[in-house]
Amino acid sequence: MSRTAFRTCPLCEATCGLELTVEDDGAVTRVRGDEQDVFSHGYVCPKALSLPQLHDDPDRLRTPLRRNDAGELEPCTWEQALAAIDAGLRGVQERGGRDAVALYIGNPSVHNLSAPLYGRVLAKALGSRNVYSASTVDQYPKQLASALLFGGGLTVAVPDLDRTDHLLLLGANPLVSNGSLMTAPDVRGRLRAIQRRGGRVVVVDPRRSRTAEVADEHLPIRPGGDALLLAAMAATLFAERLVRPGRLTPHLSGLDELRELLQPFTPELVAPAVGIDAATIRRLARELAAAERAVVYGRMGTTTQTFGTTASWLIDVLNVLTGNLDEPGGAMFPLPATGGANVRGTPGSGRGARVGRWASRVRGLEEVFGELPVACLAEEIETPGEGQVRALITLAGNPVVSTPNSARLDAALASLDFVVSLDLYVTETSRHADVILPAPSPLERSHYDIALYGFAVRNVANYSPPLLPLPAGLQDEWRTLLALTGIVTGQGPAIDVDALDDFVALELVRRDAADPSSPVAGRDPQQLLAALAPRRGPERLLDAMLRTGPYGDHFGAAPGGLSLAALEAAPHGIDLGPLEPRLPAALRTASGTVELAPQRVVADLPRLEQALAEAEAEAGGAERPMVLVGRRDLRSNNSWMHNLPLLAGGPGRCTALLHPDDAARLGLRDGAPVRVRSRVGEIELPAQLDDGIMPGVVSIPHGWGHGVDGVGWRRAAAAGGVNANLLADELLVDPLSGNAVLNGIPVALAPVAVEPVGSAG
Ligand SMILES: Nc1nc2c(c(=O)[nH]1)N[C@H]1C(S)=C(S)[C@@H](COP(=O)(O)OP(=O)(O)OC[C@H]3O[C@@H](n4cnc5c(=O)[nH]c(N)nc54)[C@H](O)[C@@H]3O)O[C@H]1N2
Ligand SMILES: Nc1nc2c(c(=O)[nH]1)N[C@H]1C(S)=C(S)[C@@H](COP(=O)(O)OP(=O)(O)OC[C@H]3O[C@@H](n4cnc5c(=O)[nH]c(N)nc54)[C@H](O)[C@@H]3O)O[C@H]1N2
Ligand code: SF4
Ligand SMILES: [Mo]
Repeated sequence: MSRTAFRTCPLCEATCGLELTVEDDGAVTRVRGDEQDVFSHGYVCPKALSLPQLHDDPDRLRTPLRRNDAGELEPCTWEQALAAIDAGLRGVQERGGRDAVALYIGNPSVHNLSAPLYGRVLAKALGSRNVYSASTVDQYPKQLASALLFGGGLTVAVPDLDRTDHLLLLGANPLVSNGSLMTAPDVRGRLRAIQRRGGRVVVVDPRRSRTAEVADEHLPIRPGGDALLLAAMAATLFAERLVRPGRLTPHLSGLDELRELLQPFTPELVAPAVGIDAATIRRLARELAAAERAVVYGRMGTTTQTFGTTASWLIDVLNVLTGNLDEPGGAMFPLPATGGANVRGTPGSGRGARVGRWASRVRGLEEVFGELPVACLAEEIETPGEGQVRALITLAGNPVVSTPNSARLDAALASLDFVVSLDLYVTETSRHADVILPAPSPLERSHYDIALYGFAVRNVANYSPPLLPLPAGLQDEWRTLLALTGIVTGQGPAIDVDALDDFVALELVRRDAADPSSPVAGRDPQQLLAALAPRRGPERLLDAMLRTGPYGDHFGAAPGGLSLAALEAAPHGIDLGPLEPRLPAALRTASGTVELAPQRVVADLPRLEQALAEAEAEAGGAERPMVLVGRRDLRSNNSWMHNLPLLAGGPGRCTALLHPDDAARLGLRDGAPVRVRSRVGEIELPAQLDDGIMPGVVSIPHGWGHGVDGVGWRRAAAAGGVNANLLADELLVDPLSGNAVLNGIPVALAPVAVEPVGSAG
């Protein structure tokens, strides 16, 4: 007999519903899209189909590993593993203080219920300034810009895809990535629908991506040119009296200052730097203003560049100026079922952005939202002195492949006194660990997208119980995170995890009860806790968040409202409706307005003018270096799914895409090896000629190059490819957010001399 089960795919931000067929012996024999899913309606991509292979992967860890006296990783019991961690971390804390232990949190922790809830508990307990994450090689500039404009780093406006008539998309390829900071299953279908209702999709990207191919217009841009393009578009709106913020007008500040600040950025002046002519820039601005419902959206290409925060800020500035912020069909703020910081507190104002409370020890990069930029992790490990990092905990991350100047970080990790990794595999990163703690497979854990529903293009909620029981040897990741919490707070390796969990849950409801803006304000925390019984772990916390959230049953005070039980009874999810306007109530700026001219960004505008001057000088003759950008492909997931036959196979995808004119100039041939060199490193890989990429630009995907000593993913190691982050320069960051520059890295290309046949001596 077989059974059918439904669950949300945890592999990317799209949150698709899956229908799985499970045999009596636990084998998952079929995966397909859940036609009845309230959000994805049956859509899936090839990654979801690989879930059974991920589950069955013989290389996936099923017991803890610890390093033995011979220096090899060997299986051990949880007791042994935790005892080794206790000894290792405590030693480092005693010698070097709290900051000596660093934490790196990777991307899959966002696609997980335990990690965000209990990772936060661990981070807080650790009490270290050295907290890092994949967010600073990703979306931090967008979050910072959002915090400066609206007062909260999670108050991110997302494109209302299903109602817009005009989508201007910069530096994103959602047909392949399936969307980011825009949770929307089946982006292709949603873009087609825009076109079917007579709307337009315009893509700005140095490369003719899959998304650019289906768009109505593709405009190649010089990497890093987005802030200048957007500034000139905004300046055009002012110059042509097209600024119409509409309903938001009384809630804006800094509009006049903005007009002054943007004046220097005329379309004529920015055109050479941007690579788009002045007439087109004006047209883009006019089209945006003319469309009934329009939205500007930017992703990786706009955030992981030197003007990441400025470009992200200008995207929402354009949405405001054209009257499209917080309006249907424009850029809107989701209202997730678990609530969030912009739901609680005084509606309409708050503390504003929290940044710069401390700085990194070596380079002085500022803290943003409690984290330091991962681009400075290696130097914090290498540089002696007070506060030097001597131990590292990695949670669902592979920074050795995913962050800039990989070779330097790789060497730095090897020099640490102690490393603990929570991971599914022995990776390029976890191979440095003294202890690796395994996590359950995605089919062995429950799931709810706490983070991603905050970026969804519709308000939805969907909970998935575990599909398969935990096998002996594995434990839930929240238990592991609480055990580590006990260790880093000096309570030893044998802490009572359930007691600590009771404490965490009580703290949550206590805070709720003490919060005047909470629907359970003033109620008895013990009673609230009792009402959550017998749930524990992430289910208990999730239930509390749902019940006190904007759609919640308020612990009985709002009968019929949402709770975890309601979600359990709805395996295809619950649709909570289209996005609704949320301003000014969702604002948490100190002024209680949308702060259009935030000081942090304004103070950096001279740097943008400087870039203009440099581009002018270059146009005057100096030869421009080639610049490196990244790309993703459908059958990949950052660095970690190349061990699965369904995703690893096929022709080599790790190639250097470049324009035939550049190839001719540089003496490079299609398929022949090319050497790519940056300030920090050098790699060799096959060239792939493509007239869809802008001359002067070379595109290389990240996440490859697993063939290094000691990794446990054998198929990945044999899959070929090279690590693009051997080229990414850790000194190149967006200075406002500290986020790494992964798009727009100066490189030099040369053919690899092939030894003539017979010349070998
Ligand atoms: N050059 C370049 N570099 C980039 C990018 C780029 O575009 N170009 N993109 C950047 C972006 S956007 C991101 S998000 C980062 C990603 O950076 P990271 O998050 O550091 O790297 P991942 O490749 O996602 O590795 C995730 C790790 O988590 C493990 N894992 C998976 N699921 C679980 C789980 O449930 N529990 C635990 N404990 N572990 C799990 C996997 O085995 C893997 O080792 O890479 C960044 N790096
Ligand atoms: N299949 C697959 N899906 C994924 C992932 C994956 O690895 N594989 N990773 C997931 C993660 S962690 C994330 S964060 C998202 C990212 O999602 P996206 O941002 O949609 O994906 P990217 O492919 O990085 O798209 C960036 C685009 O920016 C372009 N670009 C480069 N430089 C510039 C520039 O200066 N200006 C402009 N305008 N464009 C530029 C690139 O050519 C590329 O097409 O994808 C997620 N989904
Ligand atoms: S698009 Fe993302 S969420 Fe949907 S099936 Fe593919 S990997 Fe899973
Ligand atoms: Mo990402």
